[in-house]
Amino acid sequence: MAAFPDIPKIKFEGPDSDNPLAFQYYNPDEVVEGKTMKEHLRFSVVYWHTFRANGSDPFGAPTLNRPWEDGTDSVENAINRARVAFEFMEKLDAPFYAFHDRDVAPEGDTLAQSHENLDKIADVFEEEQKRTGIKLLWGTANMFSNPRFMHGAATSCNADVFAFAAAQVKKAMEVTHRLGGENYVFWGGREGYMNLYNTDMKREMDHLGQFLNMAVDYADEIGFKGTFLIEPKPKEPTKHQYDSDAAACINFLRAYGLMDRFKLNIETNHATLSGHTMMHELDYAGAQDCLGSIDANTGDLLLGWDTDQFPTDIYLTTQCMMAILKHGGLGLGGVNFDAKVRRESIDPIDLFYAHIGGMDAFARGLKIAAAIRADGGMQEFVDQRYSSWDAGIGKDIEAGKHDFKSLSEYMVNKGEADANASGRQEFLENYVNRFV
Ligand code: XLS
Ligand code: NI
Ligand code: NI
Repeated sequence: MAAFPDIPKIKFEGPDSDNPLAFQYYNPDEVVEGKTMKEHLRFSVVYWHTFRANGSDPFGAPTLNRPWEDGTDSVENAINRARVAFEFMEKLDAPFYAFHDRDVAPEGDTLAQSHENLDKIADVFEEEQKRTGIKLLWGTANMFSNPRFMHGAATSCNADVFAFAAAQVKKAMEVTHRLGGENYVFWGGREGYMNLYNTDMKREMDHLGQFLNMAVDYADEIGFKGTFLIEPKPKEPTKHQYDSDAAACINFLRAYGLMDRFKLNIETNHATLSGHTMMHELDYAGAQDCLGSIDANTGDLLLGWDTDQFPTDIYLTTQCMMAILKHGGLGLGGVNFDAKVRRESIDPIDLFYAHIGGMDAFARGLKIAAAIRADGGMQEFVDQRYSSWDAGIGKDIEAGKHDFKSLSEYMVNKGEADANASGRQEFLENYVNRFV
């Protein structure tokens, strides 16, 4: 039985449409900067929020009672849910999805039982992927919910837990590979600490480095060619996570010899929790050739945790797309909605409104960013701002022709630096407003 019988396939109807179950801006076949919107944005639905969030919070019970759930943690219920998920994604016209092992299949009494459950769901996914053409953007392992991971997974003080985590990631990688996953994600849920008094930070980070190298070795063994992604987040659930922000992750990857196999999956709400804008994190990752994928969501200005709301702010999506286009696009990554409807949005149709809004916001951001780039005014200003590096002394410094002695000689002769020009921030902010 269909779970969303009254919902039609969501189509592009254009900006004049007032149909809340249609796209006003996301037109999958529309070409922007030489690629279709579908190719640029590679939208992905997350299994954990969209099909597992039940609206419970630390203060209250579940509110989202989905009619297709039978209330049990059985494989049967999980299979039924998987069919519903594909019905939803097909109607939404989302080309990708992403999951954790434990979102999709119940954890068994033993690890072997958990593996078996996961295989049964993977059978259904394989069938549904074939039927619909929907693809797996990435898989990952949930190594933060079960109490065994209370001290971390790869960074646990308990060596057996490290071994358990390795077994779990091995299996999650196999399933991701089997389903043609284009990436594999590591988000360090509890890979950090609550208190330094009881923590050997150096040892924990070495273990994490060793763990990720084992993952790379195993990928080579099974022929998994997808990109590995680390997803930065500074805190929550731990006080400090080792994968804090883009810069910390890239430093970690360099230190442990992982730069050639890993990129980053940047999430908006995590960027803001670390005290950065999403645009900063994207630009930083892009500058180091580490921009892999994004978890598209947004936080709340007044709340200090990962509220995982759907992104609807056009300035935010414009800035995301400016940074993404600047660094050559997302490649095998995508725009993955790691976002959940509020616990008060209790109807299944709210899942459609939420995703349609996010997809339209990103489509608009893409078009605005492309228009800004086509106009060229901002780039021209930036080029002009750095023009002292294009000739004369600047050019020679960049070419490595100078040292402190020669620069001192140059400036002692000259007496004073050339005058500075205005940074024109307000002018540029107004300029962006012309396109939004
Ligand atoms: C949690 C993370 C998580 C990752 C996948 O804050 O965003 O959902 O995306 O483990
Ligand atoms: Ni995420
Ligand atoms: Ni998150």
